[in-house]
Amino acid sequence: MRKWVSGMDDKLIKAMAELDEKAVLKLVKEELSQGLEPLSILKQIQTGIEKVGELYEKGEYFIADLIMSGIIFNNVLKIEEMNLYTTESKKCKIGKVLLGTAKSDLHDIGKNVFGSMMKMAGFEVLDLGVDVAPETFVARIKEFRPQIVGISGVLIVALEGMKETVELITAAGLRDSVKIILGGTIVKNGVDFIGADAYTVDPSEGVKLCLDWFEA
Ligand code: B12
Repeated sequence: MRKWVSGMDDKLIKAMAELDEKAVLKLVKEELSQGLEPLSILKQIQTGIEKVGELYEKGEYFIADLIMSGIIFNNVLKIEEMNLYTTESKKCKIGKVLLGTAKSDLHDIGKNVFGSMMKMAGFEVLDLGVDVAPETFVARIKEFRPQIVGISGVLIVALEGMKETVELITAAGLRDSVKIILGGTIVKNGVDFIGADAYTVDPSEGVKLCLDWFEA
């Protein structure tokens, strides 16, 4: 836990950025009891995690701090009301989404944020985890029959995994049955060459795109 992250007024964002797990969990519970939407709580947590990333890049935080930010985020999602909201909020699911981090990439904080937001929007999400091989994506598409496949990645090497996955989905004759959306910081400079239907680093925009596909 760090106590020197300055310049932030929002208590929850600050507590997350300082990796003060006890304060984060207490503030989330307080905000829930005050009737705040879980989605807006999630957005504050996300801003705090982004601050952790910036501090790591400046050399003020270390790998252990990054891992801690992931642990705190996962513990926030375990709070009953947050969990209920992400799993039970919409009884009638809009559609199915298969989600995973691309091959060779172990980063999952951003994927988990996007997955939670998709669940909150009413999608049924099957999360395959990290370092997901293209063959695994294809096998699970055949079983789960999602309408959308989301691939996350932050490492440069993830681009190759994303490209191979889209190619294998196409080779398996499944490309017309799914929309493919890419996300994670690595897509911010454009990844048109991969052949997905969309890409974005903004999870809210990602959710909106997916909802639009169902309304079209
Ligand atoms: C946290 C972190 C880690 C943690 C990951 C913990 C975890 N459980 O995920 C740990 C410590 C394990 C880690 C390990 C490594 N990391 Co690291 N890590 C980061 C860090 C600081 C933050 C990433 C993060 O979680 N950001 C916060 C989330 C919320 O943002 P996000 O991922 O972009 O996700 C958002 C959006 O992109 C979007 N989104 C995400 N996924 C999806 C999917 C879809 C479909 C959609 C629509 C949207 C969407 O929504 C999210 C919410 O806003 C970044 C630096 C940075 N500032 O980004 C480096 C960084 C990504 N890591 C880096 C490196 C080099 C490594 C290591 C190789 C370090 C090492 N020497 O071992 C290993 C790689 C291990 C591996 N094979 O994957 C480099 C990558 C360089 C590159 N481009 O290739 C970075 C950029 C740091 C740097 N500047 O050097 N890392």
